[in-house]
Amino acid sequence: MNHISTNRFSGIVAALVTPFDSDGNIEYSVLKDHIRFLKRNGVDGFYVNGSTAEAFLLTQDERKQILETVLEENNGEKFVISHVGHISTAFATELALHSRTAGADAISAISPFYYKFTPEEIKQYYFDIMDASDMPMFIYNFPNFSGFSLTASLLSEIRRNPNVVGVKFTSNDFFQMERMRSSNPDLVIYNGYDEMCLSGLAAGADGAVGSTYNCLAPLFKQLYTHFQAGELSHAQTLQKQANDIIEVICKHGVFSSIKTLLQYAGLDFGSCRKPFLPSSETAKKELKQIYDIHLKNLYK
Ligand code: MN9
Repeated sequence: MNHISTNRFSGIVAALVTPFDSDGNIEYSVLKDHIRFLKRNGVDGFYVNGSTAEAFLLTQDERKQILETVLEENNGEKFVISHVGHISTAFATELALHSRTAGADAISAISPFYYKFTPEEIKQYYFDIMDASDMPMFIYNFPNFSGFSLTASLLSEIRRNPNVVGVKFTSNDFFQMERMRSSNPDLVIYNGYDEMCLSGLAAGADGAVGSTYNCLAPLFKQLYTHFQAGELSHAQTLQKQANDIIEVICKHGVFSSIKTLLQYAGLDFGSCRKPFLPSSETAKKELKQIYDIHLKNLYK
């Protein structure tokens, strides 16, 4: 049977990119324009300060101010998940407490990285953040970047804390996703790789959090709607269309390419923070073609 999600956190969630000016300062006014753009173009929620936002290249204060800006412009319309993950429990907890005060609907956290922390240490990190903040938590599983893969047994231990509401699952191991789905029917599971969104939905995901929804929200909103209606071939056609674009985005650097595409749509996102490099001239040319052919007439 199809897993059709009716959870309040289901749907297409944009992992927001961060706009910078030419001096590398955050352009909060562009962020506000972008929130309005995404609201018009079909996203169901916002995932703030995630990998896509270059979170680990931002200061604590910048992460706080970004969240406050998003919440203000969102004005309670969509749900807002605040990513607070950090290599340090203390910094993550500080952001979790701020998310609570600021009024986010939930928090999320990548496991602490770099030092190859043990599962015990990682479990304690999640407990510490949840105990301090008492916020609904989405565990962020992204083995490829974090170096740590969430297992079913560790998930069952962490979720003894009732604040755990879901998992953001950025991996292409759909067997593991399906097993997680089946053993945790009450948790919200988000698919993480946009190019495999439909595969994740088929494995039982409630929705998807991703970077390319910053510029491909209308396509994925349609895909999601068709999937929920059981119209699989329509959904497949849309995933193929999206992947023709995502292939070029991945080839030239995901975050800089998304910013370049948004630039063509009139949102001046600037470049990523160093050590990320800006889009090359070749990338800009190919992305402009993509924009003109696939995206120009897509947006409201
Ligand atoms: O979590 C995103 N991961 C990163 C989700 O950005 C690191 C994805 O949306 C990917 O960017 C996207 C392209 O591979 O699927």
